[in-house]
Amino acid sequence: MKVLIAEDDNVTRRILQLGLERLGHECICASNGREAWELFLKERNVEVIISDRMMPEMDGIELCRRVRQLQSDRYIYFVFITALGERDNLLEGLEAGADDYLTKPLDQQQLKARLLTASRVTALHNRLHEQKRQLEHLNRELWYAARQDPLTKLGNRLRLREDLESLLAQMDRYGYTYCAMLCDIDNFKDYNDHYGHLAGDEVLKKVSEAILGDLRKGDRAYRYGGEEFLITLPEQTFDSARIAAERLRNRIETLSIPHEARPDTGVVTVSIGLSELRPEHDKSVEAFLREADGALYRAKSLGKNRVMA
Ligand code: GH3
Ligand code: MG
Ligand code: MG
Ligand code: MG
Ligand code: MG
Repeated sequence: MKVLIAEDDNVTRRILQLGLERLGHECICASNGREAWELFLKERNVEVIISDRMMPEMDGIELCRRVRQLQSDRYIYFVFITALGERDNLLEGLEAGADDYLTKPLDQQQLKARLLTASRVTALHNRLHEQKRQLEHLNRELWYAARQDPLTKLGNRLRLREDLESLLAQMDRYGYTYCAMLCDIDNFKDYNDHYGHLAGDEVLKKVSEAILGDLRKGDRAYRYGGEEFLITLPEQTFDSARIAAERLRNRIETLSIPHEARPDTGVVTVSIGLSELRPEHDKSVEAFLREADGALYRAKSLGKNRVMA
């Protein structure tokens, strides 16, 4: 292990160093608390500190407190050196956060035993820390997986609902206006019936990619339902959203994905319903979505492959 020795008495320090090196540990030495603290900060891989209690400039108690206050991924095993019978010193050291103590006069057996405990404790701590890290990573992955549509990789409805809530909060705070597009593939059931479900899945992916490719900074796309996508457009007026929707509609049409069961266009198209959320409207998320749904319904009734507000 890498051990930092903090001891102002030259003889004790030397004995410690020789003893530790004989046990195969790596040592760095400081002759007062401040020097020890600076060494500790510089050499970020110290695992054990063996420190005297009374030292010039900074004592062992203060050194121990500082080490404990420092947020570190690794556990630093802290051992105090006390003379036999110094009961109060010992208690104060343990209270400051020390793990163990060595009594003077030092002997090799005692040193060996302390370092054995140190390696056991730090190994356990590091293992726990690593598990915690893996768990946090897994949790993050789960969080995203629960909010992502596996086919298109777009956000799902849960993600949409959460994002809309925070959009609303932002709107209240900054007075932004939001628009949403509800985009639905035309005659998609017929597509599946004609080309098969797997080919239908490929269309969903292609349309999602087209949507993603069309987003501007701050825009977000979600898979709203089977063949329906919702795109939120922050800080956009109705007119600019209409332009964006028309651009997207055109982009998907010009993908030119053959759709024989749709004779008027011959290719896959989408209909888009627009909705607007203004701070002064005092609308709910539900009303916002209902408005987009109503506009989409009108786009469908008027012959599909079009944008309606
Ligand atoms: P409209 O133009 O009125 O929107 O007609 P439509 O056929 O697109 O709409 P409808 O609601 O009748 O059918 C939607 C179809 O979308 C039916 C369903 O099989 C298909 N669908 C939904 N989710 C998926 C999916 O994940 N993969 C595939 N391949 N098809 C899906
Ligand atoms: Mg001393
Ligand atoms: Mg639909
Ligand atoms: Mg449809
Ligand atoms: Mg239908």
